[in-house]
Amino acid sequence: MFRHNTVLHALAWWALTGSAALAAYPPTGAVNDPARGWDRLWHEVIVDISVLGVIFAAITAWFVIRYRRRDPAQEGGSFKLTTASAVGWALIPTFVFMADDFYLAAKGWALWNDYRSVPAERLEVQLESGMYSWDYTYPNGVKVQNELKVPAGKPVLLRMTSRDTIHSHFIPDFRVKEDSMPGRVTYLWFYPEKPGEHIVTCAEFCGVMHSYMVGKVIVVAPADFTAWYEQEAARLAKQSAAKPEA
Ligand SMILES: [Cu+2]
Repeated sequence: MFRHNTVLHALAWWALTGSAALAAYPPTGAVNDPARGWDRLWHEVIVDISVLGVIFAAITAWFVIRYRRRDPAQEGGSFKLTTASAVGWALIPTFVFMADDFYLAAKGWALWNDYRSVPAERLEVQLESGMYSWDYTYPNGVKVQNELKVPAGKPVLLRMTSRDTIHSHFIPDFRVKEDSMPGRVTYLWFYPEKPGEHIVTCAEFCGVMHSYMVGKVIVVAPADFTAWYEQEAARLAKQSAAKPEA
């Protein structure tokens, strides 16, 4: 009876905490940036597996010491478990693991859904990757290579494709990584909150110079971005005006 209740409690706990994980993650603030959520989830995974690991290791150690052979001539006798305790020993540890697994998976799923809904108010940049550079095009036609300048305080969406093979645009500081590939448009977005520089690197082995495929996201104050953006647009207009008609 006791074990039966324990299994039911484990099930109820798992169901409650799993759904609480979904309910406890409403979008808050103007931009619901999943980056910090990934960090919290990662720490939670580490804490959970450490606690469970220590508990299970302690129980195992206790068994090893408690049922050790005390005399070289000693023969082990089989200990007969009742059906209820045999089922309990198999199911309770399984449910402890599974409850935590489902709980963490539910949180990951909720975060992923948040990540897949891109904020409407955003800067949208096209990215074409190729061996071995990141080529970005802004909405006004300005192009940059390997150095993506963005304003602080505005989500940035990259619509990505590739002109040759599969690359993966990884910005570790913003916790985003997504493949860019020929014949397909994929996307990623991130939220640069304050000015600073962040490494971009290719996370898909794409050729002999793969490790040199690095870039930067340069986050600047909004006013500085606007000044730069307009200046580049003016330069682009001047260049195309100077070009003879094809
Ligand atoms: Cu690459």
